Parts: sequence; structure tokens; C-alpha cells
Amino acid sequence: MKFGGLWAPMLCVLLAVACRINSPSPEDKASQTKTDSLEHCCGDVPSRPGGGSDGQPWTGSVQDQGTGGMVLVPGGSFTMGASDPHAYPDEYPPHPVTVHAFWLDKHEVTNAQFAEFVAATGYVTTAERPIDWDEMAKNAPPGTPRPPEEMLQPGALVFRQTRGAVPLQDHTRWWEWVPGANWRHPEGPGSSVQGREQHPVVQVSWDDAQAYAAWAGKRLPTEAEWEWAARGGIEAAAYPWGSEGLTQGQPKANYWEGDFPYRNSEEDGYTLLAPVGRYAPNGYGLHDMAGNVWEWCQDWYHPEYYQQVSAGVINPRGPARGYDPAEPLLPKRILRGGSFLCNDAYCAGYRVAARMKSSPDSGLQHSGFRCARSAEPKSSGGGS
Ligand SMILES: [Ca+2]
Ligand SMILES: [Ca+2]
Repeated sequence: MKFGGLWAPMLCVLLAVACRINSPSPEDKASQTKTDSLEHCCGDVPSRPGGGSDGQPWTGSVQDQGTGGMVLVPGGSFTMGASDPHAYPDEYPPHPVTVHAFWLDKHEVTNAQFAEFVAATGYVTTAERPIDWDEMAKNAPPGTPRPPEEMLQPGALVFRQTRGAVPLQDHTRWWEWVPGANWRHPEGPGSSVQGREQHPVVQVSWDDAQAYAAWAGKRLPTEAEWEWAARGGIEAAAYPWGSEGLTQGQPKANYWEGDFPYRNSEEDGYTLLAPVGRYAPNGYGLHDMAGNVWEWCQDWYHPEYYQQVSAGVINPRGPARGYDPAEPLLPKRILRGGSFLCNDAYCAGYRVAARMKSSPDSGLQHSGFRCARSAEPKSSGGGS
């Protein structure tokens, strides 16, 4: 990647004004948005080109961490995709999939773990790299003005709780481009991860996640592996714990309780991120497969992939190329599991079948990852 890698989310912010100008009134569209991905606003702009990720394999040192902190997820067959009435079109059709046994981190990669990687390798995340507007402009709609210099500084998107109700299709109401925001300073300059060593690392791109995984002798899970693991051995349920609603009984996950994005009742104990493993694990011993942070998967995103994949496929690895009709020139990777910003009235991303996508160079305050490892390299899917 020739430039900072943050152009995708940054461009969202830059184009927000155009979205507002060209879109129906917020009131007209307020009920249309159900996801907390960044695509909706930018999806109105058809000329964003693809790429933005270097996609280069890790060539740095490797510190093989074995299977410590991981659980062996058994192999098996299941019905992947829509399994509850709230399913989105890209979760259809439900289809039979077989996944071989594999190892998966018990919890999301933490700040402490990521700090160890950075200390060992000197790795610089995408959010910390400089931005070249001349390069970014090639991917912007014609006539996009050069943004202010302060917006061309390395940075990332930070969530800002609003003071009151806002139109839910306008992500710029709660996402703010903050120069200096990165994994070390998740909310921008002045914030730090000190005292939050056991929180999941955030503001990391798919590229960053790939690099960490390769350094650790691991890989990212495929989307099929992730969903199989999230289901925890329970057939046809909406959540990792079964079918009981998220708001019923004891807190089950870190999500947004109350009215998004302005009132959080903290019934699960956290307004923003929670330390990993704070909630009960699912049937495979995996924590936070619902909520806390979205988790990068290996696969490219294509909304019709489930229609195209062969019935009974073994260890599917996703489409050969990413495609999002909202931004057809911008390939995107899969994220799974929802985040602390999800609730039933907004995106319900913590359903086991829910799919989210973003460009591989995007880092966000609500996105992280966990790693997988093939149990039997010759037979387990996903590669490494
Ligand atoms: Ca919460
Ligand atoms: Ca999660």
C-alpha cells in the first residue's frame, strides 16, 4: 500500500457532506438502516475504487505461540446462514457446510498481546501510517476537494456518543475522524490503553490482523469456521448461547443497552469496550463471540456467496474476490459477531449468522479479531 491505508473510512467522512446533500432527509430514511457498518453513507457514492490494502503476506519474524489460549473446536457439519427471523438477505440461503477441527483463540486478541507483537517486530499499523492525498484522490469521486491538512494526518474513526436521538443512517453523527487515533490511543490523543491491557485491541485493520496472526504462527478464521465456532454446538439458534433474547436473563454479551447512540443503560456493565472474557463462554469455551468487538475473518465478502457455494461444501474459504454492490469497486473482508455498538433496534450484529464487511485497510474503534490455527494443516480449511 502506497499510502496510509486509512483512506476507506476516511473517505466516508470526507464524503459525508455529499451524502447528506444527495440523500433524502434524515427523517425519511431514519428507519431504513439496520447495520452499524460504515457502508450506508458511502454506499451512496458509486465511484469509490477498490484496493487500498497491500495484502502482502507477512515476511517478518515469527514467534509461534502454539495453541496456548486456544480451544480445539471440533469438526462437524451444520447449516450456515440465516437461522432466525431477523436475518439479512446476504445470510440466505441457509446451506449445509462441513468444517474440519481447528483451534481458535478463546477470546479476542488483547491490547497486551498486540503490544507484545509490536514490541517484537516494530510493526506499524495502518492507522499510524501517513496519508498521501494525491494517492487518495485517485480513489475519490471527481471534484472531491482536498481535505484540511489536519485530516490528512494519521488517524482513525472514533465513536462519539450523541446527546440525543439522531438519524441512524447517518454514521457521521457518531463516527468522528480523529487524527492521532490508533490502537495505542483508541479514542485519540490523550487516550491510552494503560489499564486496559485486557481489552480487545481495536483500530486495527484486516492487514494488521493478518500480520499479527502470521507472527503468532496462526491465521484468521474463515467465515465458516467462525460461524461454526460461534454456534457452540447448538443447532439453528440465533445466538452463541441459544435462542433466549439478548436482553433476557443475565447479561450475555457486551452490546449497546438502551437507545443507540445516545443513551446507554449499562445493564451489561459497559458502555464501550469490556475486558475480554467477562461474559460466559459458549459451548466450545469461546468468549465474546457475540458483541464487544467485530472480528475480522479471512474471507472476502460477497452478498451472493451463499447462493453460489456448492451444497455440502467442506471448509469453504469465501469468494475469490470481494464485492459489495453498495461500493462495487471496493473489495471488502468479512467481520463477524457484532460489537458494543449493536442492539436489537439497530444492527443485531451479534447473531451468529450476521455478516458485516469492511475494506481491509479499515480500522475502527469497535473492530478487532481473534486467531485460528489449523489442527491438521492438510485437511483443515482456510490455509495459513
Ligand atoms: Ca455494553
Ligand atoms: Ca466479539
